[in-house]
Amino acid sequence: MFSFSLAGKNAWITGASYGIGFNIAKAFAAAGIDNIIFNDINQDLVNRGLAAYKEAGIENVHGYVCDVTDENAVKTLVEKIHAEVGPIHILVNNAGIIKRIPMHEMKRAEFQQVIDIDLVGPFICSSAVLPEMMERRAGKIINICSMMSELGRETVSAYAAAKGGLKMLTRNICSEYGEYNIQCNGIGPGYIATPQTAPLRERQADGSRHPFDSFIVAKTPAGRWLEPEELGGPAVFLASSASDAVNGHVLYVDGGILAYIGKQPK
Ligand code: NAP
Ligand code: GCO
Repeated sequence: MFSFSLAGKNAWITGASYGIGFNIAKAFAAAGIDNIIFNDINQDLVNRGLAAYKEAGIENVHGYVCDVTDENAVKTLVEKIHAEVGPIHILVNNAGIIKRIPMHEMKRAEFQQVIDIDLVGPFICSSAVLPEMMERRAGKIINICSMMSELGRETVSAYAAAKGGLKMLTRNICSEYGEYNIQCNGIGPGYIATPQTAPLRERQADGSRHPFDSFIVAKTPAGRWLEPEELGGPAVFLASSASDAVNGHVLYVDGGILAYIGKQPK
């Protein structure tokens, strides 16, 4: 019998001091998770995250400084989590950045940095937790993909390449480790109101909406940006036994953007 409960489980959510990762953690807490583990790239962010979780009434939280692109640091963190918290039943590869630069102007190092954080990072973190999941013959890995796992647009070549790769990494982990009762799925958020998209929603000097803001509203059937809280339910589903037969799937939580040609101009 399936359950949406996460009682008895520990979840490591990368980059979850705020934004989507923080809201997924809140949803996990509401679903009864035993321990939330998160990392961020500096102590200030970790402290900010710990304070935010405390303010949200979530006490069973453990924050660590770790850059997901640093293989040795990730391996050390997993050992520390095992010693201080316990097993990792659920991994959410959430940490990510975007650079919005026309491709012909983007430097190789800028392209590489996005690939390293958004694609190599999930590879490193997943590789670090797979051994225990294989031994336990149970585990959940959730990769935070994107509309750009399916679509391209101007200025986000590195991000689209990374998120497209993350979709296929999701499918390959499913393929290679499904026999160990490990489910690896993706969540493909639409356009979510977080710091990452804040530049796309900034009011113009004359007080009008950012052109991209209006564009996304027209591309979303609901006619609005989505809120990070709206990713919580899908994440709980993919983290729980309710999704044990779901593997290699990217669940798009986009308000219908991928299904919609866009609102016709009046
Ligand atoms: P966000 O607000 O920018 O948060 C990203 C988090 O990841 C931040 O805490 C960030 O720390 C952390 N991070 C960045 N690089 C890291 C590294 N090397 N190691 C560890 N942590 C690192 O982004 P978000 O909007 O919540 O997005 C979270 C995930 O959802 C990302 O993978 C993003 O691509 C994806 N996504 C977002 C949207 C959207 O519309 N917002 C839609 C689809 C997918 P810093 O503060 O130091 O950068
Ligand atoms: C952008 C946005 C998007 C969102 C998200 C969409 O510049 O187009 O940042 O990439 O972050 O990935 O799913």
